[in-house]
Amino acid sequence: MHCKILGIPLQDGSRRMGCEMGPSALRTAGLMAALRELGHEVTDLGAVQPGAPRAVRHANPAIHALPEIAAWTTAIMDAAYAASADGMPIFMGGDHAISAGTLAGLARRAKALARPLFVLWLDAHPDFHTLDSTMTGNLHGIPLAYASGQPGFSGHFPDLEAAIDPGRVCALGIRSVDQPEREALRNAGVTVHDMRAIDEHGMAPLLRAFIERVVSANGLLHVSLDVDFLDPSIAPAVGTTVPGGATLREAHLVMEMLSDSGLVTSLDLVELNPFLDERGRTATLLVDLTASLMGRRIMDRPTRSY
Ligand code: HAR
Ligand code: MN
Ligand code: MN
Ligand code: MN
Repeated sequence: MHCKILGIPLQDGSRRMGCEMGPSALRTAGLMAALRELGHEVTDLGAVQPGAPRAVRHANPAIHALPEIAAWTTAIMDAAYAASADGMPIFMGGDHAISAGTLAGLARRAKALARPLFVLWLDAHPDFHTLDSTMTGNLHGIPLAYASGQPGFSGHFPDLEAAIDPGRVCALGIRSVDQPEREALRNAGVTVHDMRAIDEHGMAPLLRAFIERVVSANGLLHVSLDVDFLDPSIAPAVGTTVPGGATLREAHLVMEMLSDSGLVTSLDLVELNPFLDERGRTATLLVDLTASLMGRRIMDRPTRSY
């Protein structure tokens, strides 16, 4: 596989600084070496540059840094579209606002290829607020809603050339949902496997059912991994910790099953805030999870086993 690494040092999606250091921390933790060790070709495409802030406003007074995020989204969208022409782009955030752009660019790519795009959203949060519904105004809380064509973004965010079909999105690990998101997710038909579902059924059958859908549709599969998907006891380097997250083995199992499926065509690694880390352990864990996704195994397995 040809891995194409892009740094996206965006941190304006929340009011806490530090996520702009995410790409540096992932490089320092050995992301490139881990991928090369697995036999992949790795190209570091450097950093995406935001355009000049756009003169956009919105009536919701809570919204933070709309001109900046709108400009970033255009730049990220174009970079994601270009990087997804071949190989496997890995987008290193930056906070989750980067995914407004990565998803929009990948949806455009899927349209060009005439393939359906599926999205696995690994997160404590569904990030399904609109500009009208967000109460914190932190725009890392909106990317999935924007990219799946929810209303109210037009004139504030760049127009989408292609939207994600929310019916092809599976959100896994969810445990912090605001009321407007709850209704919007249901109406849009997003599959949400919250932590309760994972407790009841286990990770494997939930993920297997989604993988099988992607297989039967011959889909592309984008994985968006928010650090807060993981339990804060193993991944402290995130601004929005929520207790009761995925364990170390649950997270690796997700990556191993995805790897076995051979379906994943692109990856976001987001919300890493190295300023909050403990001796690099969260950055190192993200590198290890990426390695599992890209083929690292405890023992060889004779057959595909997702
Ligand atoms: N729903 C909350 C809000 O809109 C929290 C959003 C936090 N998002 C992330 N990424 N940390 O998932 O503010
Ligand atoms: Mn998120
Ligand atoms: Mn989150
Ligand atoms: Mn409006």
